[in-house]
Amino acid sequence: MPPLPAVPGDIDGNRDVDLSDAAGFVDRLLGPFVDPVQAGWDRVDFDLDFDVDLRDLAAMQNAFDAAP
Ligand SMILES: [Ca+2]
Ligand SMILES: [Ca+2]
Repeated sequence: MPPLPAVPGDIDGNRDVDLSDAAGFVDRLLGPFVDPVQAGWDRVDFDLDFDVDLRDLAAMQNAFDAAP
């Protein structure tokens, strides 16, 4: 069975987007900078421009709202 696709915004990998992921997003919100040692930043770089900024925050809000 192939692995399930990643859930956008799911930083901790438990297949949901909840308060734990939101807290992780805030930790990774560095504007135009990325800390490459901070795991999971790429899971919240929604627009794939190699940063975690306010544009990604808008997408994170949508992912959070869409979560069951
Ligand atoms: Ca999660
Ligand atoms: Ca980004």
